[in-house]
Amino acid sequence: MEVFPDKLRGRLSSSALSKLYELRNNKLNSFLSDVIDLCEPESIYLVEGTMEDIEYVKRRALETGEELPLSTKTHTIHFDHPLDQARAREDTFILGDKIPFVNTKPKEEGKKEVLSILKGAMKGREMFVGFYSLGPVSSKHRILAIQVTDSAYVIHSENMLYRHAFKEFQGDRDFLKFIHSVGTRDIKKRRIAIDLEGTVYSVNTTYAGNSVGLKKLALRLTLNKAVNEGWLSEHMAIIGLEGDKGVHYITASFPSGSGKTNTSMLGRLVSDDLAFIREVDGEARAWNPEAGVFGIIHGINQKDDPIIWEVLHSEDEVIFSNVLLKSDGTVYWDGSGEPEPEKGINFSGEWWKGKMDDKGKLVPASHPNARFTVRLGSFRNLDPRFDDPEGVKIEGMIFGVKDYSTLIPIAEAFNWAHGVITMGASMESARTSAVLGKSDEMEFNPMALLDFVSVSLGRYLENYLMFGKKLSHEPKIFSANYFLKNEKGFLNGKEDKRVWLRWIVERIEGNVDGLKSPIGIIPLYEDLSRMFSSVLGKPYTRENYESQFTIRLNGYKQKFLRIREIYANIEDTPYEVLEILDKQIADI
Ligand code: SPV
Ligand code: MN
Repeated sequence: MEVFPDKLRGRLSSSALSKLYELRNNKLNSFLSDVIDLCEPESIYLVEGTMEDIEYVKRRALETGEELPLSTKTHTIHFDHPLDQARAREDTFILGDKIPFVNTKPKEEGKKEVLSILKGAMKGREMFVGFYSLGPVSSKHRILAIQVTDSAYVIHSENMLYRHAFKEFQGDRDFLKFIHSVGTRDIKKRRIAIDLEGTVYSVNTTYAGNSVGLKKLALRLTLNKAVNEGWLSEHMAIIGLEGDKGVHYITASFPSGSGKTNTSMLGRLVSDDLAFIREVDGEARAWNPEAGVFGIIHGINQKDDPIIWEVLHSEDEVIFSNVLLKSDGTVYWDGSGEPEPEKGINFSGEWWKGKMDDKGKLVPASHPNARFTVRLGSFRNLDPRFDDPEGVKIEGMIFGVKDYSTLIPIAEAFNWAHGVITMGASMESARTSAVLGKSDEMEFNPMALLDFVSVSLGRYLENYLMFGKKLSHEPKIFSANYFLKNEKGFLNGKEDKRVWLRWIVERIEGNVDGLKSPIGIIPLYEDLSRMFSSVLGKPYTRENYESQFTIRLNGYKQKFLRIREIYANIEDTPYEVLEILDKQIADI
């Protein structure tokens, strides 16, 4: 095949052409050639990751108006369409046969449809091509990926959130492919089509969860790859916790908006959202595929989130999205603890206090799913090993939910299979504003992954159980719930999670015993009392302990019955899953 199709020549600068030429990657050249035929961009900009590229992309994001400058010079603000403020479940589908709990579309039909929307979508526009690595560039487990987009905001976000890896594309290397176009911003034609063979198409959306390919779109591809290859690609933070005997790394899986980013700020930060986990020499080792944070900003305040607050007020680069732009060129978001301005610009356009939408509902100053985009390097708690090509050894895994009525704040599973099935696979959590639709309804959300799972849950869990069998050092598994309530309100303060993390570290180090309950091992009052005092300097009463750690047997039983019913109806659920659930139900 010719190394250089003519259509590349006409659209790329000569220096970009010669760099492509040096890569001698025919797969890359033919991919670019196909994308040009499809989207018909006017010009192409290759983002290798040089300072010049980074500056160019930032400038273009301002010139195109996708981002607006703020008076704090290194920060910008971006708005998504009012109806495009979160992940669009209905418009996101895997191309292929039906899978329970997964949105699918027959491959031919779905592909034809999205290709017809993308046809000529970049006419008259500049197309950016970014080259990245999911995971440390020098790790033998890293996965290469290319983002093609006509949005400077999208490529700017990719530049902040992922590791550049242009040179790694040398030779006929394989890579994941993400094709995005802003399109006409017609929400009715918003489509996110995922071809598990390695390509994702996204059009008529800009919300990063739908458009920034390497984030949640890549997760569908890597999860499928992981299940096929016997490792785990998960929706989890990775955190280093300091114990008396050293640093212990844990993962934490929480549905969006349930405390995951906040938890990752309480230790050494390796990842706040995603983890690749592999078995190496009998250990579970984890890597962060990302290099930045796209976090929820609602409720971030100086007292509860000092580290994030500091990053958002530093001179490091920040993209704010869907917050309120004030007349002095700074931003405001709800829950920041600052006074709400009278007016400004937000996702709905001009905004004033008391503004109503078409349905007569008050328009909040900032969207509940408003976000910030920053680099990991901006966090003072960044773990020095975050980029370690060997990954970090995982000794604990938290599966956390937002459950107002039943789950106790913290419990430890009896073993890997018990934890994976009764804690991870049995997660039910209140729906978040990170997804379009009604918040706060309880939803089945195994491993906080239901939105991203791209294979059947049966195969997914079978892989998890097999993975555990390969480990000679199984991580301890914990369930967590920061949101337990009674009629008077929440039973825990926001800071109490520091105590739960302390208990986890002491369990890992073998310092403390626990109490065996029907649902797992729970902390002893005496230990928590000591930890509340040493970690938070506050007393912990028996009454508090009892209100928080009484096992709501009926609630647990009903929950496991619901979960069993779900898995019993999935054809390929491994028999072991039902066995473990049956035993759990019988034990309650
Ligand atoms: C989440 O909602 O889980 C996120 C943001 O991390 S998004 O990219 O929208 O998925
Ligand atoms: Mn997430």
